[in-house]
Amino acid sequence: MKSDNSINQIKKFHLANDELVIDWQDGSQSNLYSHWLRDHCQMPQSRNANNGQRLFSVINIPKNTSIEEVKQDERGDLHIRFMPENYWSIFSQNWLWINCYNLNNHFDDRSEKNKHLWQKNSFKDGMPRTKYKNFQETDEGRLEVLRAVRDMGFCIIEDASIKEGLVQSVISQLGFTRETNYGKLFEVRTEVKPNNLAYTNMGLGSHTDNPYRDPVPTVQLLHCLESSTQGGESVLVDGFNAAKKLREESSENFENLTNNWINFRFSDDKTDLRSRVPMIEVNDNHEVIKVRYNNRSIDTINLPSEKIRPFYLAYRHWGEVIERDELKVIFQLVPGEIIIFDNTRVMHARTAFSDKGKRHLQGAYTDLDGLYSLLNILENRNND
Ligand code: NM2
Ligand code: OGA
Ligand code: ZN
Repeated sequence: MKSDNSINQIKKFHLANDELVIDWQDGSQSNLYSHWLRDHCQMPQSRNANNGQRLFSVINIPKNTSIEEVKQDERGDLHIRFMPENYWSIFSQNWLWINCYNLNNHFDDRSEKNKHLWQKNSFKDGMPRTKYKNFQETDEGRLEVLRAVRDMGFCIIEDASIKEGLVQSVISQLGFTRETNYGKLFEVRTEVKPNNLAYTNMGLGSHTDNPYRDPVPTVQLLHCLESSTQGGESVLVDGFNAAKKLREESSENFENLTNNWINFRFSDDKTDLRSRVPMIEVNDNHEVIKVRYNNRSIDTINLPSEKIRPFYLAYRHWGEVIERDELKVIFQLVPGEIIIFDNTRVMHARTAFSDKGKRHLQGAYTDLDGLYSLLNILENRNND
């Protein structure tokens, strides 16, 4: 499997049954199925010239599509004639190299395999931090934050003001606010009749926010405005690393939680949100792409009788792993700091705090799609 997009040259090529076989200068070989090639035609008949979007559907490709002949031009590009359409399509050498499906890894920016997993002792040289001024004023600063969120799942933006609403202005630099029943922005502080335990001075165990919402908000921001109480420390756990530990210790328990979906629920006077989702979600290659956990919001667990006992073994094991001290990064968020984290990966918690003094955070949600999109744009701009 090749790991980069370096340029390569076609050494020779031939047809074998329903495949075009390309031997590359570096010794690697592409085997490309005729239907795949026809479907990926890059010509203006097949792709809109303004936006590159495909103009046809797979059902427009004749069932008996085959490759009749292939020629190479002086630039090295391949001209392929498809039958029964008698249609010539040109594929550039570089396109074939970069897109060949048997030589390239599939794209998955959410998978555990593309992340740097961490635990308590991973941050001896400090946690990912960026100065607010850098973030605000430079592409490098924004890139630093976005890369940290992509790779580590979080970043602290430090030395910001304690201006109310700052989380909204940070979000507007990165993507779009994900408004919920808690508002565009929510106040995390002790309330008299709270609709959520987050709005008390109680400690909160490791959790992801809003698992009862489908789709879940994928990014959360918390901005500290005031913190003069005893306690109220912030805790982060890499949920992908926790899932890895679970799998290493018991692949049975791991699979149990990917296969048995459970109900989450949140309700108050105006809202009744429900979901049925797995606590650990994997992709088609069995790699973890999402975790969900919030003991406060798990609804009645309803599984077939024979699955209840093994489920409880797995659930207890998972609940125990995510509370392990060696996985927890504990720190005090100070006024003027904003933490931004991937709510599909990083679990957060807080320790209880005293009712003397004041603790006030403002929070908001946004989504990973907007952040990754900006990251792709900024990275491509830097490569140009
Ligand atoms: N708040 C802080 O997901 C949760 O229920 C955790 C969320 C209320 C928006 C708290
Ligand atoms: C929350 C939450 C953590 C804190 O608001 O979702 O978990 O530090 N808060 O108060
Ligand atoms: Zn929370």
